[in-house]
Amino acid sequence: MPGGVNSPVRAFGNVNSTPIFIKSASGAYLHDVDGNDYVDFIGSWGPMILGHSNPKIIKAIKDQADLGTSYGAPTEAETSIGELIRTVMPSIEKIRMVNSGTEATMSCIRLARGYTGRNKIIKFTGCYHGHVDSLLIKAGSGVSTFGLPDSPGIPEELARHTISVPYNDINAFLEVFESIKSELAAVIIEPIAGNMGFIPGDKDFLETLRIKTHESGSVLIFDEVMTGFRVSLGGAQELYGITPDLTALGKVIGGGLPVGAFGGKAEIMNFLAPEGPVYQAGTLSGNPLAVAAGKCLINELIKTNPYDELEANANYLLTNIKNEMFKQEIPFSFNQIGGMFGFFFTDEFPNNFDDVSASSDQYFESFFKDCLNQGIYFAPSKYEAGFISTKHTKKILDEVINKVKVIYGT
Ligand code: KE4
Repeated sequence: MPGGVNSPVRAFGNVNSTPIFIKSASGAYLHDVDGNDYVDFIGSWGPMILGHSNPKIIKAIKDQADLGTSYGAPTEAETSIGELIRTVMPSIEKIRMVNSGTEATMSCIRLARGYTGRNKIIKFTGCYHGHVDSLLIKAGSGVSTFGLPDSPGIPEELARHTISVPYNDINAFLEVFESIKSELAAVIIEPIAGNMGFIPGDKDFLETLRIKTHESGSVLIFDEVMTGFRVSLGGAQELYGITPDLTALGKVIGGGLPVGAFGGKAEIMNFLAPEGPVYQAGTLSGNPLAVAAGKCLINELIKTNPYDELEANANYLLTNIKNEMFKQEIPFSFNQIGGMFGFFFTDEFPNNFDDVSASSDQYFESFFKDCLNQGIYFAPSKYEAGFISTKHTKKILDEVINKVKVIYGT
């Protein structure tokens, strides 16, 4: 396998290290093939909000497995997970299940283009929406120049339809918006950006996107693959009180199995085959096994609503880590919302991709490595968010804090 991994970030390239290989996981812990245990703050990049190997989710998967794993035909379970999602995210009037976050955002882009008959897309620098050709785009030389491919294999002709604008920059957005609004199909954003560490969108910035997309008849897409059911039950759209036209989901809604989804205004979703002309399909979409896991997890989250506790625990952890850094005069800032957090080795909390890039790589790399050696597994990149689960008890967090004290000799 290229790089020995099935997804690049797992190769630990950003921290110049060799990845550990995992044998099993339980609760807040990963167990590697060499018999080492780690307190896990990645949680499979978001899904493990109730911890690894949650007994109820494992039982739901086992029970379904006895009934078969895939039918390639509609099931009641798909309908009920759709209704569950709609009850907590009322903007999702209609939904389509897919198998990954990439499929969800890719389908939102095609649907928005088909619905509006336009081609142009605005995205924001530092946001990652999966490996979609139209979204693996970096900013052109000037703010309002068309995008450039962010990977070989993406035709320039396609990249030119996407413009990447600095995050949280209203003026930069308005400059681009005014120049292309008649051709604009959609604006897509991570309302709380988890792919440049952890950068919440400014409320007035997000509100401007809502107003201007409405004004121009273009589609506002919230990529809540990471934030959905993670920052709060209803995701970032609930926290901000902003209703997008389409929402992309993934991660948590699969309970650890491959699930993505997209949905929103019925008027737009009705453009999707077989009702409408925009084609989208998937052999394993709405897979019974994955839906069983996702339904179980969503039901647990509705029942327990653990977000305040998750946020308080993340704040407790990061406040104590910051205290140790302060003693060593190491610049450190953090933020957390619900069960998602980010920290940066810089005094000022960042507000966009350039700010994050300016934070210290050296401090980050040594912190990551020292923690890993102490059995603490943070994301291997300063551009990734961190995740805490309901299994990260105060006792476990205190063990982590004491190990950080050992590392910094405080
Ligand atoms: P997937 O295709 O990886 O399921 O989802 C793509 C995606 C879409 N939107 C957002 C906001 C995302 O964060 C992601 C995927 N997130 C990365 C973590 N930065 C997944 C980890 C990986 O690539 O291995």
